[in-house]
Formats: sequence, C-alpha cells, structure tokens
Amino acid sequence: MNQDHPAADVGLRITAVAGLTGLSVHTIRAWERRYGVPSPPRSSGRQRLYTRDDVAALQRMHELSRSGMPLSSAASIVRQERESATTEATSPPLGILPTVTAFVDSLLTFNEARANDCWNEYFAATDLGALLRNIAVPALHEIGDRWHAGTASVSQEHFASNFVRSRLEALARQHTVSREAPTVLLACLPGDWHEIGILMLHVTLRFRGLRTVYLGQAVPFDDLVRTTEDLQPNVIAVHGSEPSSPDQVSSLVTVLAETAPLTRVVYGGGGFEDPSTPFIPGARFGGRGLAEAADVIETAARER
Ligand code: B12
Repeated sequence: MNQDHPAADVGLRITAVAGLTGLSVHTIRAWERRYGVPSPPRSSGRQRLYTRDDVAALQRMHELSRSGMPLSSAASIVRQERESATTEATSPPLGILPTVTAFVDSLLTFNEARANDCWNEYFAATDLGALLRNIAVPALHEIGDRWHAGTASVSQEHFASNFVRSRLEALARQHTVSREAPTVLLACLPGDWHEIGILMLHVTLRFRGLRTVYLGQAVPFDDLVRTTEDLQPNVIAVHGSEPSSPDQVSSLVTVLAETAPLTRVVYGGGGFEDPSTPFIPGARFGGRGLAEAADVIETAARER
C-alpha cells in the first residue's frame, strides 16, 4: 500500500465507492484514467483503495458535471480544491460499524442524513448481503413490530420502508447486467403490497450477474402471465403475503406450463410460511431467508 497517501489505512474498495457515490465502476476508473481524479493508492494485490477524501472528490466532480460543467473543468476545480485543503484533517477514520439500533433510531426520528450515513458506512465496510441481513431486514422487522404494538406510527413505518426502497432502487439502477445473462422476473402477487423483500432479491440477483426484471407491488394475475409469456424468463419469482397466495401460484403454474414451459416458478413470503401450507406441484419454495431465496432462484435460473 502507498504509505504516502493520506489515511491510506482506511481503504474502500471500488465497488463500495460506487455504492456511496452512485457512479458506476466504469466511470470511476475512466475519470481516474482521463483526469487523475481521484488517484487512489493500490493494495499489494493492485486493488484501488479509496479514502473519504477520494469519495468526496468523486461526489464533487459528479455534482459539477451534473450542473453542466465539462468534465475536464470539473476535474481541475476538484484538484485545486483538494490542493488547498489539508487532506489529513478531512479524513476521519471510518470508525466503528453503525448498529441496527442507530439505523432504527434515525428512521424513527425521520433523520434521513443519519440513516444515509448508517447505510453508507455499513455498506462500505461490508457487502450487500451483510447490509441487508444485519441492518435493513432487522430494522424493518423491528419497526413493523413496533407499529403492530402501537409504539410506532404509520408515518414512521412508511418513512422507513420508503427510505429502504429508494436505496435499493438506486443500487439496482447503478448495476446493469448483460442481456445475455439468465433472466429472472420478480413481482408481488395480486393483492400483495409487501415489495421490499422481493426488491432486495432483485438487487442481490443483479449483483450476482443475473438479468432481473422487477415489476413491483400487486401485479394483476393476467399481467403477470402476459409478461412471463412475452419475456420467457428462466425464472419467475413471486412474493405473496395473502392466504390466497398458494392458490395464485398454483394457477400460475398451470397457465405457464402451456405458454412458458421452460420458465421455473419460485415463490416465497408470509403467505407461504404457515407450516400447513401444501407443497405446490410444479413450483419451488424459495425458503424463509433472502440468501436462501437468492440461491434457489439462481440455481433454477442457471439450469436452462
Ligand atoms: C413495510 C410493511 C408494510 C408496507 C409495505 C410497503 C412496501 N413498499 O413494501 C405496507 C404499508 C404497504 C403494508 C401493508 C400491510 N401490512 Co405490512 N408490514 C410491513 C413491515 C413493517 C415490513 C415488511 C418488510 O418489508 N420486511 C422486510 C422484508 C425483507 O422481510 P419479509 O417481507 O419478512 O421477507 C422475508 C421473507 O419473506 C423472505 N422473502 C421476501 N420476499 C421473498 C420472495 C421470495 C420469492 C422468497 C423465496 C422469499 C422472500 O426474505 C425476507 C427476509 O427474511 C412488516 C413487519 C414485519 N415484521 O415484517 C409488516 C407486516 C408484514 N404487515 C402486516 C400487515 C398485517 C399488513 C396489512 C394487512 C395492514 C393493514 N391492516 O392494512 C397491509 C396488507 C397490505 C397487503 N395486502 O399486502 C403484517 C403481516 C401479518 C401476517 N403474517 O399476516 C406484518 C408482519 C406486521 C405485523 N407485525 O403485523 N405493510
């Protein structure tokens, strides 16, 4: 590692920096190659290791270019600003990992900036799976339980759900995948508005290199069928939370056996978690956790 670089001991990987800035990995590399902004040190394995100052420089360059400034001018402004700043002083250590309690507190108090810091810092220091498993899912469950117990309001629950949803959507958008990759269609069954779990799967599968098409909440049955027939995806993964969810999946399997015979159907969500839920012939239960669900879907998608 380059010991001359300020705060070289707090290196972030390029994928984490992409998550923090909303820029693609390709753009970050291109800006370094063309404009030298930023120019992070490398690890002994030649991986770029970014500091907080590097992330700030990329954010500043992004901001200037979005305001209409040519990239070359934006880069020279960023370089000048960095030279006149004492980089040592603006590079605080990453510090300890944010906790789910801190994240929940920030959401319950509508503190978006702090919620963003928790999300960004946890993601930068870990990976997508850990962020979802240790922060996002437990926070939503905790807030949901409080709402159920009457100690959190609908406003707090909506704010929290919308915060998580918008961060997931941003992650999905910045991570595009080749059209040649196996395709997974994801949707909520008719009447089901609980989309965050399946949205998390959409992002997770994209990060694994699958091509995902995400339809969102409460998709009408006929639409679900028509879109599957049009796309002929490798897998259709559906989330259901209603008592009618198993019947809906059975009907989907019956229709698609004729019109999309190579598409595999995977299902999950609260509507299937009652132990008395019957096995649905022709479809696969994806399990109760995100990682397990992603594994089941990925395996099914790569079979064809
Ligand atoms: C946010 C939320 C909402 C939001 C959803 C917003 C949105 N954009 O998604 C809104 C406000 C719309 C909502 C509405 C309702 N909700 Co609500 N909601 C929640 C809450 C707080 C969080 C859900 C969530 O996103 N969790 C995070 C995700 C990641 O976790 P998950 O959904 O549990 O998913 C896990 C697994 O199912 C699996 N998984 C998820 N998706 C998939 C997909 C596949 C294919 C597979 C294999 C696996 C899988 O992985 C996940 C991680 O382990 C929960 C509280 C809780 N404790 O879960 C209640 C909760 C789910 N809601 C509940 C209820 C009762 C309702 C309403 C009926 C309330 C009402 N009276 O109107 C309506 C129903 C609307 C409908 N018809 O769908 C109950 C469900 C109880 C039950 N089992 O019947 C809960 C548990 C709250 C509670 N404690 O009572 N809700």
